[in-house]
Amino acid sequence: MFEKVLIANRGEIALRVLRACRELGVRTAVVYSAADADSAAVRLSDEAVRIGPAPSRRSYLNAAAIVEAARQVGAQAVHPGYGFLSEDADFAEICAQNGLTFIGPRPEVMAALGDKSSARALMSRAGLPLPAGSVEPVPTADAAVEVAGEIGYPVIVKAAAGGGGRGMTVVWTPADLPRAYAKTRATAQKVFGDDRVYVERYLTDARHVEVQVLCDAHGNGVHLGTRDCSVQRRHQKLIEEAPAPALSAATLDTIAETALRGALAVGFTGAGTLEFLVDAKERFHFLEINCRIQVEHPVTEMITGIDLVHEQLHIAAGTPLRLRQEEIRLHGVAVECRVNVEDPDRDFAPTPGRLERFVPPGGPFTRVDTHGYPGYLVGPHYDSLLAKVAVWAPDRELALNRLERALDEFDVAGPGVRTTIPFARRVLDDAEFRKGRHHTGLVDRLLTAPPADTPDPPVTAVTATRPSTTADRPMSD
Ligand code: MV4
Repeated sequence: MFEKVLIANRGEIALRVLRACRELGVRTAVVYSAADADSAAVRLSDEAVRIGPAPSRRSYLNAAAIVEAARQVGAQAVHPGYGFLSEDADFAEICAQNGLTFIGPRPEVMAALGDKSSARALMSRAGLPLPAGSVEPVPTADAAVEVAGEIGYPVIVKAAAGGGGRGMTVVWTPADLPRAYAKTRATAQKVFGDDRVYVERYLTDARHVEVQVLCDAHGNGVHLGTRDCSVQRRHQKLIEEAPAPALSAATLDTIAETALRGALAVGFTGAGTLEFLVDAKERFHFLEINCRIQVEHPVTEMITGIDLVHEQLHIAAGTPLRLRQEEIRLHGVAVECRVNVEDPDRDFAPTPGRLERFVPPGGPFTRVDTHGYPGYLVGPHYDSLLAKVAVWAPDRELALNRLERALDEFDVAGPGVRTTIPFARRVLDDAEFRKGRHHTGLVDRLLTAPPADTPDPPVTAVTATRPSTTADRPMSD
């Protein structure tokens, strides 16, 4: 095992990684920006290195500054958390060149999987089903129209270099395709410096189901079951749960085993997540693979009893997996609610400010991952995730009740500060969600529905609500 690890992140995940290191007897150093000098991670870490001013481009995204910090403290490995440099193959390569172990997949594997077009081709070859569409990038608008004509509408145009919902356009009719194609290419060029796009059938009313895998450097791998992340707004997840609800045990097993086969086939190592869409007929389609620990990893930890960050550290240190698939048992249901410092009544605009009151929930089977504390100043520079409240219970009904109970206890207040808790409560109250029958359209339906306390207007026609087509804000996960 490593003697010292550099944590190249901030917020709740920096604390999460720090705690795992402590538990394994690994010394920690954390990097921080000028905005994070008073952070809990800086206070709890053995060492802390200031690497730059608040803007992440000059701090948490500054590979040279992070490598220099690792050299200063004598760290042997770098844990990148999620977001920032966690899936940056160039950063992983720079770490290797400087004698540092990057805690994640090998750089060349990460590069191949970070390109969605290449990841799709690799996974398709490994036998994973993809949504109907083009595997190779589509070179012209005419070619896009031809592909769409074959697979049928609606289609979605996606940036090959995109990911996590950035750079996608949904197209409902042939007349709109040439413009959408040109727009997505232009956006992809601007945002990713890479204008390759591909075209897929757009699956409406599907669920977002993902599979957690752990693969070591010796060709061994296990899966840790599924998570449902269908409750999203503009590709920001709000509520996640494990295992994915309302799917047959046979379907869940097949998806999980297929995902693991794919990960092993492409030489993936570390903790990773394969994303799928599952349609109403329980057919599943591979979307993309994430080469990092994810925000929602706690729900998997709670149903498996496996500490994913411990496992990341062991794998990176070269230890063969100590887990065998047949020993991994999924037990009960875990649900996580992200608490963002945003105003759900003002289009989820961030509401930075000082937390005058901060009392997180407690109680049985209730886990709170947060970097918040009374008096903490939530700044405007980074994403607005303040806390994750995750609960476990023997079944889904009890888990949802327990989550509602925990959210009711959470006391966060400060001048101008709002949180997403009231919106989460609406989701937890929703009849379809309660039954586990919801899909990726749930949040849009709630946001276009009349407020709960006004009577319903008379119904005159059935109106189809079209999902928003582009994500327009940066994401960390
Ligand atoms: C899709 C899709 C439907 N059809 N691709 C969003 C995040 C990224 N990982 C992939 N995403 C999607 N890709 C096809 N071919 C639906 C999503 C999607 C979604 C779309 C609209 C609103 C919410 C969504 C939540 C999860 C996934």
